[in-house]
Amino acid sequence: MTQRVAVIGAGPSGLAQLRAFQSAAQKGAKIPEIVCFEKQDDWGGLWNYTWRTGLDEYGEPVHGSMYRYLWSNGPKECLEFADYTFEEHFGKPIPSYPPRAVLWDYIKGRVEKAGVRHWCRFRTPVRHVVFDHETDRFRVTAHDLVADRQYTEEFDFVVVATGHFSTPNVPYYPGFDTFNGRILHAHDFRDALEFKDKDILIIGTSYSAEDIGSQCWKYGCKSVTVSYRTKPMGYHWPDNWQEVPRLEKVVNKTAYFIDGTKKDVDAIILCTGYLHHFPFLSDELRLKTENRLWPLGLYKGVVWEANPKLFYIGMQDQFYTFNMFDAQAWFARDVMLGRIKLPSREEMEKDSRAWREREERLETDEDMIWFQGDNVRELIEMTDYPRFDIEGVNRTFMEWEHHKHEDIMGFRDNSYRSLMTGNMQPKHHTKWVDALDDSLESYLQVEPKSAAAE
Ligand code: FAD
Ligand code: NA7
Repeated sequence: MTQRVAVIGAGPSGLAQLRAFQSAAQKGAKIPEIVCFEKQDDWGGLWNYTWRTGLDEYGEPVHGSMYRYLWSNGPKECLEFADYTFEEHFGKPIPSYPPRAVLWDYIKGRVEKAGVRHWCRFRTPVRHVVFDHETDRFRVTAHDLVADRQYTEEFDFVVVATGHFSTPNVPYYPGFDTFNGRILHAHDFRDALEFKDKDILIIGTSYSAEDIGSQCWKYGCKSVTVSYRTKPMGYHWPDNWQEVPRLEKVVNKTAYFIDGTKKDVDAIILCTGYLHHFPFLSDELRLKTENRLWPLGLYKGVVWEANPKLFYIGMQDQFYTFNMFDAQAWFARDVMLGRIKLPSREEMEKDSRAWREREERLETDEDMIWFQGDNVRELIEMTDYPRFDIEGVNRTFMEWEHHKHEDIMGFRDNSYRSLMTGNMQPKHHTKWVDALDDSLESYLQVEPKSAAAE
């Protein structure tokens, strides 16, 4: 009987899994039947932008957390696929911090070339996954939203690739229920222009806080106040941007902080992170973790130790993204194809504990990047994923960190060398602070529109 693999989610992680199998098939391997369940109407995961918030037209929770004018927050050279370069896709080197539409186009390009779309069932959220110990197979229940029909099928392996930046972590602070303005989570943020001329308060100090604050600043908000729980971000912020300690309470439109200061604000944006949320998995299969570099329970970060027929892709906090998902997917594929033999459960747990102990000793972003790079290298060395210069990627991340500390509103004006092709990438034609047009067409132009027209 042909084996069957269910891949849940067609974002960058799920698509990495599809490409991994297709690449093996292309080289002559016999591969299982693959079914990819995707609840949205197209592939690309978070990069497939939606204007919707809350529930979608079928009453499903909206997956999208991306917003208009979003530009990559790290160099594209650090996420480049080793088997499909930006230069192959766009036909030329392009600048290093592409807007969302450009990255979405790139992600789609590889799987369109691979011809795997027929493996995907769109508009089909997975509702329930259980493992039947008698048949040794999973029963996967999915909902075809268009036909409004639920059905159950059996699979030998399941790959969970549903992402973990979609279900918001929403804390409560005293006075929220009577605040006379808008309170929203980053997950529901869509357009910075909504906050033009407004005083905004941001809670949180990680990537969403930094980027949503920067977007609002770029598109003309009056002021940005960022409240930190642990420590400030510490970049050289513009004059109308301040970092303040933890929020104590809000009264009407006034926010009070624990150092005794206060600020009148029009809106509060909770950039307080996301929950790993897998309502479709039974308890024995469900990863329970906060957002961190080494969640426990996953051998090499991928294989569910309690049932190694289940795999998770992309569940770590992320410096590395697309090419790490590839490394994980190639590894998962080779376990499923029987090319990689897994050790005993005890040995897998021991290996994970060692990674976790190392993770707990990491202090700086730099340490974290080398740590994640080591995991990616280890995975790649076990498969036929094209080798690439991990140390070079780490060094590019270091340059990126340095550029952010030099100029937080200007770091995207830098460009880097591709670690895949060796070519230096060009600078963008317009400084990020002045680049209001985030379309693919504008980005790929050599000159800005106005200059080109002259
Ligand atoms: P996702 O992209 O979240 O895709 C998961 C897919 O699973 C979705 O298509 C979803 O519809 C589907 N799904 C979910 N539940 C079900 C279900 N029950 N049944 C069927 N399908 C389901 N990374 C970078 O490298 N650079 C950036 O600049 C960057 N910016 C970011 C900005 C924001 C605002 C956010 C939130 C994240 C950003 N990221 C960035 C990180 C991002 O997590 C990764 O780039 C990438 O999208 C993760 O891919 P994924 O496939 O794991 O998850
Ligand atoms: P992260 O990176 O998980 O960060 C969450 C932030 O939220 C972090 O600064 C936390 O502060 C803060 N937080 C969490 N709970 C609270 C409460 N209760 N009060 C105050 N602050 C809180 O999520 P992001 O959304 O920034 O980034 C996720 C992805 O989106 C990332 O990959 C980006 O590329 C885009 P702490 O430091 O723990 O004190």
